[in-house]
Amino acid sequence: VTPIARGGTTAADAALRALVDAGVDRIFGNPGTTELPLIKALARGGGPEYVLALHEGAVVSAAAGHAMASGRPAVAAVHVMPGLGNAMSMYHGAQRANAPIVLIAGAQDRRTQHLNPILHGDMTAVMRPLSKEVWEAKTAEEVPELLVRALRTAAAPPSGPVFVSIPIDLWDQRVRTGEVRANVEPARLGGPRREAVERICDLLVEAESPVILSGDLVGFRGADAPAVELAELVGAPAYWPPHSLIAGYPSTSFCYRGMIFPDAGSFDRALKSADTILAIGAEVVPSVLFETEDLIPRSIAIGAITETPGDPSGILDPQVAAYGDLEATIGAVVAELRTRLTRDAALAARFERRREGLREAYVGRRDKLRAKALDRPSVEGRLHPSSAIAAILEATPRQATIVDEAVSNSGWVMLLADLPRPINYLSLTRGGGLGYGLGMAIGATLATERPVVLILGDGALAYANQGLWTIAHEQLPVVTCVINNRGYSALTGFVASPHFRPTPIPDEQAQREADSLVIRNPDLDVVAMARTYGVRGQRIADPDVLRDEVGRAIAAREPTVIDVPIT
Ligand SMILES: Cc1ncc(C[n+]2csc(CCOP(=O)(O)OP(=O)(O)O)c2C)c(N)n1
Ligand SMILES: [Mg+2]
Repeated sequence: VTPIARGGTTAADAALRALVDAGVDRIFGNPGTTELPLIKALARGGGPEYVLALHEGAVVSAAAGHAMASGRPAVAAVHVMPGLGNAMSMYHGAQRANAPIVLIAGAQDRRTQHLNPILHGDMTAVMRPLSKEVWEAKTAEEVPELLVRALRTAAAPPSGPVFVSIPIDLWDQRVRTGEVRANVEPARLGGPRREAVERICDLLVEAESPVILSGDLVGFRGADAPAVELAELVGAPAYWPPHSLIAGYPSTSFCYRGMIFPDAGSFDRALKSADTILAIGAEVVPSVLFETEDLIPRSIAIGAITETPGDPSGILDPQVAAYGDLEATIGAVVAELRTRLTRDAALAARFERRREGLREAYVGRRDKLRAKALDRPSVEGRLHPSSAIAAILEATPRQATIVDEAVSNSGWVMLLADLPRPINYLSLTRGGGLGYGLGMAIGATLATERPVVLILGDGALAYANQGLWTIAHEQLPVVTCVINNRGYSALTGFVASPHFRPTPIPDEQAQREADSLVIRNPDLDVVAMARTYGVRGQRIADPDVLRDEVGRAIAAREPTVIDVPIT
């Protein structure tokens, strides 16, 4: 705890000291009058660095990206009700991602709130349903303490965002000591119950054809090594559940089979011969469209390994579950299985057979898929999306973090990328709100030394292009690749599907539907947009040039935007 000089200090100075003691090295923010005391205190020095973004969406998604990439809680600060409104979509995304962030908003002076001043609103009421906790500081004395408590609460499993409102009149008041015990070490769970481990092992031993769903929590807890050990030992194909936020299972393991998409066809393909699912730190939430059939047939047995009984939310209802620290629990299952294998030669042979089958199907597959993608011809100067993504990934080093907001083309990223560790893949997709990519790339770049490659749609870019300014201003080596199909391709696909079009409609009506989902006339000038914000921009429509340029920009650690026209 940093001691504070006799005679006290201001709440703002004490708060910044407490944040530094708690390990917070930056605050992502966009200010207004109600945060000017905070800006003043930051300028006095010794506190966290202030990272300015020009829109609150980027502020919050940068904090979420920082938290998810570093595994530590991150802090963001926005301006009273209107700033909070702009922050909301990304805050919702952070909530659905269980991202441990603390969002501060300045509130109006408590002496005028009853007069309903400009910018005022009931912020804690608005934020409550989306937050793990919401607080408004009532006294100057509690400001530093509240912030540290907010960090601790955000980080404790199940982690999630915390909102703190701080009225402007509190910041500059003097506080007696301002000392806070700044321990934010997140609680660590204990190991599983012995019987639960036995029952999970029984399930896996009885299964003829098990499938593993390895989810975000595996990634966030860094429990990927035991997850791989388990899948490879049992010989089970391992999938990410739909809407994955981070690599829940490394694509470099021979058991990896990609993400199951949130539709019946994708579930059918993944589960067609399965009799058992083991979900590890995985959540399966329904998608946009109502499915009349169960996505997971009732004949399939389900086991779960996760942290708390509430975790396997959505449509996963396990018959058998082991709860505890993920690494410890998966490790205990692996150890018990190994013991059983030494006693049961037939079981060992069965596992080995499955393992061999998976290995055969896996070896060289990604290389082949990439080569095939690169071979797909361009049409009228526009690349096939798989060809564009394969070229980008060929130049992306294995230790890089890929931020994926490629929307209808995300499947190519997951299929073609080398993702050896959870942190190699980041998104905020479970909230479903677009505009997270640039912010997450900013946060992830500041949190780690790894190169960051952002792959995003043209629509996604246009929700949050202000983030480019922060990339330029901080000279962040983010390589931004815009997979540009001049529109909302995901929606064009949906609108023509039987869900939305159960009976045929006249051609000109279908054309009008499609026309309202494109971004044309004018087309976005992505290169000019990049230049506006101070980032080098270029348009590349040749896969070889694209690969070389991505590689060059990564090596030079130069902020770059590449507009890639795709079909
Ligand atoms: C904030 C927000 N507004 C609207 C949507 C609806 N939406 C879902 S997919 C999509 C299209 C995104 O376009 P783009 O990023 O270019 O990707 P593409 O579909 O072309 O692959 C839209 C608008 C959303 N998810 N989030
Ligand atoms: Mg698009």
